[in-house]
Amino acid sequence: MTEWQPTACILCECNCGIQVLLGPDGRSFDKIRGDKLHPASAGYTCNKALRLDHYQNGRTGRITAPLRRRADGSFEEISWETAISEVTARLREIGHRYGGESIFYYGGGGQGNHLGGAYAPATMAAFGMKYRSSALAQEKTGDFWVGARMFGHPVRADVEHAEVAFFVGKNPYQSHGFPRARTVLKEMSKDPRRSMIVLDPVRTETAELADFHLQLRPGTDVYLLSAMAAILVRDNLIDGEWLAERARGLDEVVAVLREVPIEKYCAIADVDAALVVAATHRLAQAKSVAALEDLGVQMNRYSTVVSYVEKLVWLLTGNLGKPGTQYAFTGLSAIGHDRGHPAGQWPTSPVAGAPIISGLVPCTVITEEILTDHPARYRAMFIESSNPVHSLPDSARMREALESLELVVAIDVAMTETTRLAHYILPAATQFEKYEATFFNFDFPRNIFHLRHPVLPAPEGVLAEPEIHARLVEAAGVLSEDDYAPLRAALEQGREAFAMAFLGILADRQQAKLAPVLLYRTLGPTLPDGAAAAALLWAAAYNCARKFPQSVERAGYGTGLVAGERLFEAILTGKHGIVITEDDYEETWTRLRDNTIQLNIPELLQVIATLPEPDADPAQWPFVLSAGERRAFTANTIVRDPLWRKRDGAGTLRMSRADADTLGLTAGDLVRVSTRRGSVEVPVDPTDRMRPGHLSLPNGFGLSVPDDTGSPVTTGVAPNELTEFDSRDEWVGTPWHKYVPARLDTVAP
Ligand SMILES: Nc1nc2c(c(=O)[nH]1)N[C@H]1C(S)=C(S)[C@@H](COP(=O)(O)OP(=O)(O)OC[C@H]3O[C@@H](n4cnc5c(=O)[nH]c(N)nc54)[C@H](O)[C@@H]3O)O[C@H]1N2
Ligand SMILES: Nc1nc2c(c(=O)[nH]1)N[C@H]1C(S)=C(S)[C@@H](COP(=O)(O)OP(=O)(O)OC[C@H]3O[C@@H](n4cnc5c(=O)[nH]c(N)nc54)[C@H](O)[C@@H]3O)O[C@H]1N2
Ligand code: SF4
Ligand SMILES: [Mo]
Repeated sequence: MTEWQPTACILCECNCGIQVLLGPDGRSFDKIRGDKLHPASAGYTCNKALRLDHYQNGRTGRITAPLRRRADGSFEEISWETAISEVTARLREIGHRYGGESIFYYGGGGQGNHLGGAYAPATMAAFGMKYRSSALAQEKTGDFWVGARMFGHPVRADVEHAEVAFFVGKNPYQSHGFPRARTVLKEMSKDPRRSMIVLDPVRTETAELADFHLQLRPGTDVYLLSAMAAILVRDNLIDGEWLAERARGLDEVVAVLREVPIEKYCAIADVDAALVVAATHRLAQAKSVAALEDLGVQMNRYSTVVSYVEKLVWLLTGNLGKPGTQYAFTGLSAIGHDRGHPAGQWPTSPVAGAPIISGLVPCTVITEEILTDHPARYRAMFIESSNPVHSLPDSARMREALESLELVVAIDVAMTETTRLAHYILPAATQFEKYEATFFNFDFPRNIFHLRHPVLPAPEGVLAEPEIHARLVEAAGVLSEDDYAPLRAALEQGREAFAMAFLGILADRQQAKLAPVLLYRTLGPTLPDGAAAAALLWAAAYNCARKFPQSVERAGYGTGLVAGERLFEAILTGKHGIVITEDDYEETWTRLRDNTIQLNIPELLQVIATLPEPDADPAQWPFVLSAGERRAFTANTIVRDPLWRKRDGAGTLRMSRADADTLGLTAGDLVRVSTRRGSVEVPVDPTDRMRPGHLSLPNGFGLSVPDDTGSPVTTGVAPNELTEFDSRDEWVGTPWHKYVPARLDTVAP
């Protein structure tokens, strides 16, 4: 217990390597430090990681036994045997009555726990579930779809090596999104040869470090980015030679951009046109541009169209597949991949007919798929490691939807806004009590994977997710010892024989879906140190070696079948994280569809060609509220303990100083914020970083957690009490949480 143990921070997608030192009780984190041996973070952490003990041991409402809800809404503890058999019986009953496709699967992991959710497809197959979604379908599906159309492969930005970083609705200083973000931003800011361009209505910490801050009017990115793309055309800044070799569709795009009224669009965005021209020229002259767009635009007006124009800006200037630009990444999972169907030809959800992108039903239509008398409506929901009542639009409507279902089953570590409405709660081990991993591995040229080993024992009464899924699948009667026996026999002859036997399984479509549990029950128990949960990574490693043979070889694992095996061994033993692939920059081109870029997405180009002026918001909503800003102490709802926060404990409403003066408000005064959907009271924080007319509330607040006496205490405002489900992207249905028309009223002290 006196040794530093490697693990990772679980609070954002970076999953920085950390080391923890346990206290004398063997349960608390006495000390936490960055792990210098982690290949991506190399010792870096931000302020949030150092207080992770609040996730593990704080006031969280931890659940340590399976719970069944009584008719009066209270919960009673039940045994695992009862829980598994009752949940199985209810799921099967609903399947018999309405078909397994009426059971909707939601979630599968937060920012750092994707290993358990990777076993869920087996449970889905066992009960015939068909439709699923996760938080990705309320932020990233527009970006995925555009990427699929243009490249046929998801791409990411190489910010660290870029001459110019281009941040569009993204505040990496607080939200990260690439390794060692604060260090990289500061280095870039200090280096006179490099520049940062930021599109954000708020003067964020990132904007403060930038050379060009285009502080636009909220929701006008489509105009400003179209103007930037048009400036590239007008001023002959397009990399024609590069595009001729690498891309198709340039003429159609240029024809539309020539007609863009640059001055007018800058005026709509309320940014000085000279500044826009200067920033665009700087970008065009750079050897390399790395662009990151995020929620500021992905949860805002024209979100999918913005994802497209943003890409045009860096593509027209030749920024793909070279150092410091964008690249098509490797990895152990399929996150970000989509088939890229033209609009209208995509698979759709059963009730709303909404497009399924990347296998995910848009989050904003889930309540429409439930609150209806449509015969194909969802009748049950299986929720894993997510808190949709808090995180999806219109919390009140989401509660109504869950309450109307015949069955809600949730796997979580804590009593949450969502699990409170479940009929059964299956308690999981925390992320420090089990083997865990993130599949958000997008690094380049060296991509990283980190299998975290448990650093604490799990309390009795909880299970890791792979075990929960295995028990459900077995209780459903679709897998048994008979299915395991041949694989186990093969395993006795060695992994090669096992690989052959497993290939046989994959040939059978139904068995293939159950593969995660088959691996867990056969290969799993043979893995050292109780690492059964890593069994699935064996197949993932083989798959990675098959899909990216040169990159896996360059990382030192050899070629052929042995490469998959060696990669898996390295994953198992590399407690600090390992390099899984090493890419060549040229490799990006081999991954693109037809090895080329498709610049013209006709349906989106048409929108740019016919863009109307923005409608003015109705007079009764004079403010635009961004509902869910990332701040120094927010982390979705992963840390429930309010004492975790060292600053901004109340979750203030940020507003411009000018507006505060007009309303006679000073810091800490309570105001009432109202939207079409709800009304809340919150203290204000007037700041000159905000534009007049713009308001901002943090994400992750408004959680109800028991205090020391057991009474529930709610801290701050839950942003989705104020948002609407049908204020959303017209293509992929992502919600417009950063653009919520709002009103402010002062509250008598
Ligand atoms: N501290 C912290 N970090 C996190 C998380 C967390 O909860 N807390 N969550 C993680 C997750 S899940 C995600 S998806 C990422 C999200 O990371 P980000 O997208 O960077 O986070 P946000 O603060 O939600 O939004 C980014 C910026 O959009 C700006 N914005 C608002 N309206 C507009 C607009 O109209 N146009 C433009 N251009 N910008 C606008 C906001 O001012 C804000 O600075 O963060 C990850 N990192
Ligand atoms: N208005 C508004 N809404 C937003 C956003 C916004 O900016 N504005 N941001 C959105 C974004 S980008 C995202 S990604 C979502 C995030 O929202 P969700 O996808 O709902 O995810 P989290 O809040 O991370 O919830 C994680 C859940 O996992 C549980 N948990 C923690 N560890 C474990 C574990 O080991 N096993 C299991 N089974 N459970 C565990 C936690 O208790 C919690 O209930 O929120 C979205 N909602
Ligand atoms: S919150 Fe993100 S950037 Fe900060 S330490 Fe954790 S994983 Fe790293
Ligand atoms: Mo997110």
